[in-house]
Amino acid sequence: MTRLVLVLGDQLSPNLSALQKADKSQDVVVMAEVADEASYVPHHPKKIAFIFAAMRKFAASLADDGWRVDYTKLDSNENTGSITGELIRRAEAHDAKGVIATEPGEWRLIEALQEMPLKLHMVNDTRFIASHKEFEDWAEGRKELRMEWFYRDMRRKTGLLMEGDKPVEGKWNFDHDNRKPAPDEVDYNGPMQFTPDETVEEVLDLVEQRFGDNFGTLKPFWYATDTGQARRQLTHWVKHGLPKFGDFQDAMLNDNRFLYHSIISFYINAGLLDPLEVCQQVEQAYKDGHAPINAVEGFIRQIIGWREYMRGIYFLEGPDYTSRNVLKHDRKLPEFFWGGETKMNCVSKAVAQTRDEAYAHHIQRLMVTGNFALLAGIDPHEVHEWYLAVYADAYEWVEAPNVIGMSQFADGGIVGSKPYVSSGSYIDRMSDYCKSCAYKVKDKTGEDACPFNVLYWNFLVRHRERFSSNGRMGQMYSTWDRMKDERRETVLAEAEDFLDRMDAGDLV
Ligand code: FAD
Ligand code: DLZ
Ligand code: SF4
Repeated sequence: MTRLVLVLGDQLSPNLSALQKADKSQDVVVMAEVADEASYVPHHPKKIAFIFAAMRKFAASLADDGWRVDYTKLDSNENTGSITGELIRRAEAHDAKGVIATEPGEWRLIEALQEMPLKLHMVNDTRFIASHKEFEDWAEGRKELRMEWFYRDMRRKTGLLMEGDKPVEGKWNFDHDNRKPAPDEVDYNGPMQFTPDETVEEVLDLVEQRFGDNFGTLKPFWYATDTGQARRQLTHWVKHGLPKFGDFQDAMLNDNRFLYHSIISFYINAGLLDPLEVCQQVEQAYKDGHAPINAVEGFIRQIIGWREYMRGIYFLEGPDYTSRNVLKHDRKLPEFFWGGETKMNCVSKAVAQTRDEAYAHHIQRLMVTGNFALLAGIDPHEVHEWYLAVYADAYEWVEAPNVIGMSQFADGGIVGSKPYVSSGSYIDRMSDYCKSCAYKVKDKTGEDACPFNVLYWNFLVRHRERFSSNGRMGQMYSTWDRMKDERRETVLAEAEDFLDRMDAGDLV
């Protein structure tokens, strides 16, 4: 009897668990471009184009491999507009009784599948290193779920950078050697750019027509859209970018959007690259003497540590995670997050590059846009929906713990032990943004003072009760308490004035 095998837009892996459970000779693969998935947030046009183009190519590769594939294009007259609608329609056509699906990466879709009037066999997503059960066992009984301890277990499990049961070169973490300020010159020219082929061009026309008004620039479109291309990008980066990845991981530059970053998160998250294989290739570069330990360990930690840990938290915490708001922040997201003008050069540059590429690197997301949203007290759900929409690598399982947890502290400290907030001096140290900004980073108060400087204190004062007993923040409260009353009043008044002007839509 025929069963349907669902393959979602971020499940484009030939070894997907649902495909492994299915029988090529009688089951039918269902793939669908649907309005519901393309519009539950206003996704960046590059993100939609990437997913549709990669889906079409993956469907073709499955068909070449002997699978029967029912593929629905967005503009098909019969398109019902939702994944469940498409499954029901295809089930009727094939008289299929059941659906095999690999667990989706968002609660929203898991729940929709569970409520559908078809028999569902949902299987684990085995493309991750830790299963839900392993993460739950690790979390069980711990007072704090710190990534570093989880990461060490993942090193032991995978054997990556291990000598027996000891980490290579005697240390688990080489972060101390990373985080250098922006270099004067970058000797890596960024990710490989792929010329759109016929399939991609067709998708670009469709996306332009249907989603051209969404925030984000569609063209030039340069992403890889199949595994072969994604592997070429990975190999290109391992050769030319990896050696300095660690050194300049946190640096930011006006005129360089990618620095030494790998630009593979879109590809791993959609299933075009396998995370373990990526790490093994990077480990090999270390074994060959091509890349130093601080770069290689730093990179592998991001994948088998942070990436896996974030997924663990999302599924452990449950569907209400994205509505958490322990700091009770309720300000609206300012227009300049959607491309409106701002005098803050760092924010303006991070948003402009997000608009153009559907990409910003970790420190831009955390210490520029995320830091600003947290300091300004923006509603974390709005912040979450913004990140989910504008980045091509964003699916809730990875985006929400990064935004709600790490960046906005809205989960009360599950992901991070203290909020990631800083004044302008951090941005000045790690970038060249402040040099060409209308504000002066060295000014702590006054008309030209960097807004991050006053907002920083404003944030600490507003949340004193929660954070003053946090050992890692006590020193900042002592500094505040030592300031003259008059200065403290000026700082707080200027912060309030800035926020009022921002809320009123003035140019800030
Ligand atoms: P590199 O800097 O080269 O890092 C290598 C890889 O490590 C990445 O490709 C990614 O797979 C993994 N990685 C690194 N940091 C993280 C992390 N914190 N969580 C999970 N994986 C990580 N990453 C996403 O994949 N999707 C998101 O929606 C997302 N949203 C974020 C939101 C905020 C507020 C912050 C602070 C970070 C977010 N990240 C997200 C993590 C990180 O910013 C991106 O993974 C990274 O910028 C992708 O670019 P890259 O491939 O060049 O990564
Ligand atoms: C993000 C996305 C978009 C834009 N469009 C589709 C689509 O049309 N069809 C599809 O199968 N998947 C799409 N996706 C990815 C899904 O939203 C993703 O699988 C879920 O959010 C779970 O991670
Ligand atoms: Fe950003 Fe302040 Fe520096 Fe301007 S001065 S770029 S607002 S940190």
